[in-house]
Amino acid sequence: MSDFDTIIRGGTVATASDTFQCDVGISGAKIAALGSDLGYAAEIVDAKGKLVLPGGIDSHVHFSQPMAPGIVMADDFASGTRAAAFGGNTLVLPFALQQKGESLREVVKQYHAKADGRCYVDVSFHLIITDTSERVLGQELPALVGDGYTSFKVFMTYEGMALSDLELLNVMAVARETGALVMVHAENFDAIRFLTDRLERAGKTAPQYHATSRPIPVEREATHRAIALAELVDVPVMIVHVSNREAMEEIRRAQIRGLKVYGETCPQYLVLTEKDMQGLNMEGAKYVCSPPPRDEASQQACWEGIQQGVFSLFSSDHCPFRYDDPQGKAFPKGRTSFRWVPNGIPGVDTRLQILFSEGVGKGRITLNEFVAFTSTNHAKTYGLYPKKGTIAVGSDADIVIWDPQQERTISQKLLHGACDYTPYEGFKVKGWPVSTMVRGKFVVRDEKLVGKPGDGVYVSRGKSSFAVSRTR
Ligand code: DUC
Ligand code: ZN
Ligand code: ZN
Repeated sequence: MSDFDTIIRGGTVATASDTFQCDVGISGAKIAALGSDLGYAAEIVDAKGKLVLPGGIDSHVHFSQPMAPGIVMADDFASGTRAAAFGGNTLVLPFALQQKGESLREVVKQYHAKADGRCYVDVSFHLIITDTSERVLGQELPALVGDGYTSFKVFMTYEGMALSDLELLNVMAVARETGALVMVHAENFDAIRFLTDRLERAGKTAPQYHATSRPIPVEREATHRAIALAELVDVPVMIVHVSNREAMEEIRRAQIRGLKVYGETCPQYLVLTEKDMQGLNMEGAKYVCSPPPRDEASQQACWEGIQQGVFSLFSSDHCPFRYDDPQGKAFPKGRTSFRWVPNGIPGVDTRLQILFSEGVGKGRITLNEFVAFTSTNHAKTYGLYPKKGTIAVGSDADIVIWDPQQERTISQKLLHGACDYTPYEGFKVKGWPVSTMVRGKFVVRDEKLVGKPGDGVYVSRGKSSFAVSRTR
């Protein structure tokens, strides 16, 4: 008779706070014991020389989101969560996007239908609020927060999505009443429109001008305004995908003043720059995302944001569009400007490797900080902790076995999503996920897919615990 279903033996376990040699006993979906000499198990997994880490939680991904006519997001829930699993993730948080006039409850149902039975890793949804009518803010949204959809994103830019300051305040007021967390895309819509028109009139229409159309002040101003509005309402906010020093410092100043303002940054702001788009003509579209990657000084600032705990989350903002595809990054027929290139790049399958290699490998952060930024803080921020995001008795057995010595050159050939390129092609990393276990069952084992669609399920969430520890 076995004591456990599985024992992961001989590895080095790391959590957000500790690193220790220890075996992990798993019974059913849960971690049942930590220690040595745990006894018998139906299966013993040898993890000698490997790290045993809480599975990555990527709290910012986009799958199967409807786009402008003629444009299709590359990943659906099957391919996106498969890519996530190969990248060492055990849970992702995509967005359920409401279009103006749509019932939020209906939108949530549609996203469940897209995800149910198709996922390889667990999922939970943030909402995107574009319609601030009384029915949505007065009835649907509070009810959905009560049902476990405890975070929502608002946009300060994009046609059909940008909210006015009054609308932002009204959404924030619902978050305050319900205890939900507001995520803000902070870019000034009017400034982007103004600059885009001028660039087009000057004939500067190649994809690289996307970056010129939304420079740092566009993001800094909106970040400042979002923080001021949140202060007025007295509600916590998460400023997502922060790309540069000026926006980071707006957040830091707010934190020093005691405001509950949190920040997220992403791989593209640590290892890509605007220069990656230059001179490429249409291939520059492979790097079109918003906010755009900036320069080396901005990369340095984002590292500082991580090291000083201004940022608590490191997410991919995986938002994939195929390059060699008329439904992807190409200009649509008759349209010849960066304005029409869909904003977003893939990255759910390379996030952990980039932060491990550039962060832990280069001495910028500790292994425990790596775990915090890629897993534990996401669970705490979005109401999943301690069920998710740690290795502890009673937590879900969501685990990645990680080879810290494995050296790879990132290449599309190594990846498993439905996109046809990676913006990180040729980037060298040391450290790679070997096996990914979701609630006690391997989905990826020794870099081979052993799971099936439906192994990942929807997870309802509680309120943010906001116990996100400053890591320094
Ligand atoms: N914002 C995101 O969060 N993802 C992709 C595009 C965007 O503008
Ligand atoms: Zn955004
Ligand atoms: Zn995003």
